[in-house]
Amino acid sequence: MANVIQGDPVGQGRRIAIVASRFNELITGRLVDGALDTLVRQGVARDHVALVWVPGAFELPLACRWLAASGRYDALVALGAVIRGATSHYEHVCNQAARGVLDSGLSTSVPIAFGVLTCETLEDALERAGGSAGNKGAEAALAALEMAALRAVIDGRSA
Ligand code: INI
Repeated sequence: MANVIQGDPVGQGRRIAIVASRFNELITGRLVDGALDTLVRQGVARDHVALVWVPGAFELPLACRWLAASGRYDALVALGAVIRGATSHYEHVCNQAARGVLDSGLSTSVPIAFGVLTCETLEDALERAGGSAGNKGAEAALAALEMAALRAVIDGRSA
């Protein structure tokens, strides 16, 4: 029998920053609502949640790095919506946002959940922002809490 190690997405006592991009705010506002609602339902105190806005998904990594390096947060939730237009800009924004957010987490050891939608159409994005496919902001918030707890367990602190 293996010794199973995992984190419970318990919010009590956690300090979380949500970093959201204003680009496609119709979508990202819904992701923020889903994330906030989930954090509070899981027990995070409202005054332990910071909501930080950046212009677009491309700016998420740097803001995440500043917040993670501050030492004030147990986990971050990065939220954005990149919707394919007629331009190759889409690929650059998606790829750099994903790579940059990962780098910010790896370089600081602070867990950062990736809640950036990459969609073909606005309709696809709406489905994933509280529509028929759920709310990816809420899912990212749960992942952030689980990783914060997992880190505490692995570091030998109480979960
Ligand atoms: N930013 C997004 O968050 N979503 C997009 O769909 C998008 N598109 O399509 O261009 C987008 N571009 C802006 C980018 O994130 C930066 O804010 C901009 O390039 C300034 O650095």
